[in-house]
Amino acid sequence: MRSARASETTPAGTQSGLVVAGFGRHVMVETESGERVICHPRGKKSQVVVGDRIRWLPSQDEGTIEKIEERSNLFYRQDEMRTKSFAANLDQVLILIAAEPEFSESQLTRALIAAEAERIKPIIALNKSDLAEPFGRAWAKLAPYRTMGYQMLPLAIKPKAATAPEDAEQTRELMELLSRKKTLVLGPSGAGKSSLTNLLVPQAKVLTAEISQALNSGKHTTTSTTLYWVDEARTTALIDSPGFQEFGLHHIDPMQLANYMPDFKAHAQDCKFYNCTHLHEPGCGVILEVKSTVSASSISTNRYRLYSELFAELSQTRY
Ligand SMILES: Nc1nc2c(ncn2[C@@H]2O[C@H](COP(=O)(O)OP(=O)(O)OP(=O)(O)O)[C@@H](O)[C@H]2O)c(=O)[nH]1
Ligand SMILES: [Mg+2]
Ligand SMILES: [Zn+2]
Repeated sequence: MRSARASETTPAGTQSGLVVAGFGRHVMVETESGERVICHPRGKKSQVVVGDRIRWLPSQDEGTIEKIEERSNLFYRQDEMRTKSFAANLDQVLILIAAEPEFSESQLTRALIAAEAERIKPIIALNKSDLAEPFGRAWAKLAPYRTMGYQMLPLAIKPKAATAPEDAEQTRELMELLSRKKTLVLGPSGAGKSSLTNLLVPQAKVLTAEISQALNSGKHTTTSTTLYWVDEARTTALIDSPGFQEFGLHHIDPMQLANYMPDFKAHAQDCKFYNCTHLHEPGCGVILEVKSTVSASSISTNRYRLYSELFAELSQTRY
């Protein structure tokens, strides 16, 4: 009985692998010895994502995916019509935004909520510090996020002018945060996600060229998610992803929203009602904090507005 079960969980002749890139129907799988093989999912619908550990069966020079190992987490967004999975088995998410193009606070908040909901640690990095004026504005706009406890890094990944001496220090600090972890780099188009990959993984350029050649796409904007090893020992990984414009949270229960927003969570415990929506209830700790005139509120008006809008949006689809 036991052996029968064992063969069922690991089909005969299969090898273990890691999904390192996905393009539509097929994926690139890295074998244990570090070779790369194109694999096809068995079923009609492809459910594998980058970061998945799989069992695959070789066939000629390609392979078939036989099994997806259990995931520790799956980072995804849920738009109105579809689910968009970014990657699985992550240690953290690096939300990369930039001084230019100006980032949307709504999209940032949504990405943070999605990470909190999956219990994946988010780090925020603001790129293009060489663009002093817009950078200063953007950095100030991020103040509430620093206050609520998120780790925040200024970066100049590929500055227009010659590299300033402190950039090496920034990169070192970033490397320390990334070391020995699998990090999904997420953010709007043009923030510098792929530039970061090229900075930390110089040979990635070659790989990118290879893949885009194979797919016949010459575009500069990233169209697929790809995992790159930063070190030869393959312990530190960066996952580059296509820029996103919208970030649906239809999988989130509106009643859980405040739990996933650290500035709200801190005050929600003072609410009179356990099922407080923080929208109109008497004795609401959140509303009290928003309206506080004694000291500067730790919940910004923008965050409260984003919360109310999200609550309405998520309630609509649910009930
Ligand atoms: N001024 C300035 N420009 C930068 C910096 N880092 C990256 N860039 C530029 O920003 C542009 C976009 O960079 P990408 O790395 O392609 O951005 P991306 O986030 O991968 O974009 P998508 O693939 O479309 O999602 C490029 O022209 C980079 O040269 C920086 O520190 N300062
Ligand atoms: Mg890119
Ligand atoms: Zn409340």
